Amino acid sequence: MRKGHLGIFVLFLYVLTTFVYAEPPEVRFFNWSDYLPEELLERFTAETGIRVRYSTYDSNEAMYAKIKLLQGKGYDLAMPSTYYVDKMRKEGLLHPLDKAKLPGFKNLDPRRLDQPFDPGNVYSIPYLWGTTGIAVNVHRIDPAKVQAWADLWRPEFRRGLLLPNDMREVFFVGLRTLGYSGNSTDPRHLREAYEKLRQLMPNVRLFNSDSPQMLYVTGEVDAGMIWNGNAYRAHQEDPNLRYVYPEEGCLLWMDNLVIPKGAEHLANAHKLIDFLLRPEIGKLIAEKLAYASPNAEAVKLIDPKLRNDPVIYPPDEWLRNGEYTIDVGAAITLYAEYWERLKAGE
Ligand code: N2P
Repeated sequence: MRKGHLGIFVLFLYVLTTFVYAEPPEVRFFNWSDYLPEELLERFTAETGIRVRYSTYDSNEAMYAKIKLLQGKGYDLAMPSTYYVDKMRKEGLLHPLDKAKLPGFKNLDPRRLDQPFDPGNVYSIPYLWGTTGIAVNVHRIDPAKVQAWADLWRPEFRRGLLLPNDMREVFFVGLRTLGYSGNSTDPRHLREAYEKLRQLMPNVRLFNSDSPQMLYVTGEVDAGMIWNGNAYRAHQEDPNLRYVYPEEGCLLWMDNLVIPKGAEHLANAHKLIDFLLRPEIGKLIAEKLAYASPNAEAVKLIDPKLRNDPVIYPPDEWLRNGEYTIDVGAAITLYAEYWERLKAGE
């Protein structure tokens, strides 16, 4: 090949790889509902030209079912809680992260990293963490009567409680009220928890995980299980709503950004994760949603009123008997069976 032709050929290859193999400028993000101020996505698009195709779910199970069905394709980013990160990585549904593309990783608080559900954070980046406790409207209910999960069974709550549409969280309460671990895999414990929760059902007005604080604010429910950030937001609108760390121990959770195995926009997914890791973006997220940020640099910027609020950043002694939800392996099938029966009123 003559020299000039070679040059043209190289140029041709360059054009081909740039325009044919570059990722289309989009990223598909599957997230919990009410879990990201959407104006931040617009800001990301304005900065990078990458369009975010955003869709939401209200439970880990719904997210998992969809990603499993699509065998890890269809989405470039998702947000499982700890125990689903564990399950999904073990099932080969996640793509390892390229830390070289995530300079913002260094902003994360080491205390939230390298957890047993994903040692070394090979697959996941913590986004927000928090607790699940009890919400109570002290205008209608004497707060002295609501100090423990066991109090939710009181007859005065008949048809007055709100529970999250969250299988593991509801079973956590059944199990812990009986004195068992909220992660038990023992079929006898699960059977007992199911029987116990059946007795709670007459007190349950509804299950909702989309925007639970609204139902407290509108007075539709008087008490129930709630995520601390939602309790904080409800309290802003109605000071009668209080958050209680239950005597038996709260549930501890953390939600994490992951890239599903078959993601087609890997570079864009990393760009979006890194955008969310910026301190000023982390601050906006944490302030808007009122959950705790695992981003140490973001926490420094958070309004001190929120940062010093024990509902959101609880002192260690309140967390002492708290428990993180972990993967229960094959026992999940039994949980799911009892959960369906509970919700069907069986
Ligand atoms: C979504 C809140 C999810 C927090 N609105 C619980 N993991």
